[in-house]
Amino acid sequence: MTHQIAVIPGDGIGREVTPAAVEVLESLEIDFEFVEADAGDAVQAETGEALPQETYDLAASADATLFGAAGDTAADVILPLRTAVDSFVNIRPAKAYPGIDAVRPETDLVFLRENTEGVYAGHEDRLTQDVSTLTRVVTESASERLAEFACEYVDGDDHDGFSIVHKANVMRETDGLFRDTVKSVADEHGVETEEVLMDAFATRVCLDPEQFDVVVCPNLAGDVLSDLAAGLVGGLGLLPSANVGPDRALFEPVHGTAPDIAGQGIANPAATIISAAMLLKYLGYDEASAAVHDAVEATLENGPRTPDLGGDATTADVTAAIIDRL
Ligand code: GGG
Repeated sequence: MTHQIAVIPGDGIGREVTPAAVEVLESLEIDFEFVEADAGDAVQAETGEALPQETYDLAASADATLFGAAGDTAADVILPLRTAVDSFVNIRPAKAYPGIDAVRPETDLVFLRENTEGVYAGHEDRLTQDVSTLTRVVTESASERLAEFACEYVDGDDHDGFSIVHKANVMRETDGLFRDTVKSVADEHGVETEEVLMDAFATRVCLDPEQFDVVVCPNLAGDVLSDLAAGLVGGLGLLPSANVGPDRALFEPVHGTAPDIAGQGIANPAATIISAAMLLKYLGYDEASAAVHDAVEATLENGPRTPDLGGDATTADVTAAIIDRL
């Protein structure tokens, strides 16, 4: 059976790390058909459209999508692409790998981020020259869908329960609804939860990440707190993610376009290659997924390493080392 994989590199280092992950997938004996499509700043400058309809349609019909990074056009690219796969949860593991000089080497977290609403739902207005507004949307149905997924996730992956991270003491209606809905679904499933205010979480996770395991949170909090966790484990070059929907999914590194290093061939491909390993698992290739994970871990531990991890290797060197270890 052939799996069609949409490949959307986006901008900046997305154009370097996405081909690296495709190279790794191509090195496996699995029947993939890769179909590449444009999205992002460059295609917008050329055509006026950041997300061409054919790119959206491809993501909406492919078995899975591998996405790179979005820059200034992130709101016009990533958010609709997540809608294309009806993705209601963004899974972001943040794990410290052996051999990496991490601030908190004991970190091993998984963020389950609400992926459709909150402040990223896009209801922004510029009322006058000096006044802008943003409407935050939280619904019971989206919170419930996330919570059902979280309950299945902790059961299936053998976790004790999850932390609900929110700011319901200030955003009483929106985060209040999120917290109450997630808690009530967890209670129905007999899944243990604790509540943590998101500002307190930011401090506590830096001081002692081991007190957390699975973290369920609203959209913006998940985006920001997972980047914070990237700082604990050695940087953004290490965090993969999966945007999962009922029938398809989109995989992307947590990092963005990194304009400071784009075009130099030195971007760390690890996050995108681990995202590709998550794609393999999603499609049922558990063994291949584990092999890619192991090869990335061995390469992070023994090198070669890109400059963000203190090495002087290129994206191509690291990709070749990972493929050699498969
Ligand atoms: N590959 C992820 C990416 O391009 N990140 C840039 C960004 O702005 N992300 C916002 C988000 O993940 O919601």
